[in-house]
Amino acid sequence: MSKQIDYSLYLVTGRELLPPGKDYYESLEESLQGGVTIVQIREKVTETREFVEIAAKSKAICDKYNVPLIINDRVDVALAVNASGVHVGQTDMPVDVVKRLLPIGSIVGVSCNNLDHVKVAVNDGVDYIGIGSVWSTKTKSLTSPLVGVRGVGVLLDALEGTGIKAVAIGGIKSTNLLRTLYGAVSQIGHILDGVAVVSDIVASQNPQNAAANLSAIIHKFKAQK
Ligand code: TZP
Ligand code: MG
Repeated sequence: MSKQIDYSLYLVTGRELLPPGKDYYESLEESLQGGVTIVQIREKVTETREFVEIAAKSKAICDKYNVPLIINDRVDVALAVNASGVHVGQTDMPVDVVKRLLPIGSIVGVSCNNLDHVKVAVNDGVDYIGIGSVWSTKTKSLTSPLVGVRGVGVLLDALEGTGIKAVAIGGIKSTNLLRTLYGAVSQIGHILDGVAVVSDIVASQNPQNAAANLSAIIHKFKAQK
């Protein structure tokens, strides 16, 4: 049975981007109140013990809102906190190994920025792909060219008939979201299942409003499609 996950507004955390004085857990909870539908904990330099603690506390908050929690890169951390799944990049643990280690029914997502990545992801039977970076971003130093909205549409074509979901990531803000969604439509009319956002939510003084703005745009778009 396929997992019923709402990818509409996918928050990827970035504690280093919080406004001065803003508490991470408070920000997370506010963003959930604003309509975030799935959360990924992304910690690049945090020691394992602290990572587990952050993931466990974040899981408890996400559970209150019935929102799945995904862990970036770290299968061990996901297992430790009973997370819903893991997101890996192209140089992280291979998807088949991730799947073997996680409980049956876990969500596995992979980052893709070209057609070859998507073909492998399809073959690996991932649950979703993250396509990006769509726009330029200061949140991550990019190692591959921008995909652009039309590029996203091309990659969506390759998912046709697979049931694999797709979110776009990178530089997505309320100001370019509608352009992103309308631009990223495949030739055969496949649309994004959602968008993944870091700074437009996390760096906001009011993450609830930021998430609600994004959420309203996504739902309006989906309702028209
Ligand atoms: N992967 C591709 S771009 C990116 C990640 C994790 C960062 C996106 O951050 P922002 O702040 O939403 O541009
Ligand atoms: Mg990674």
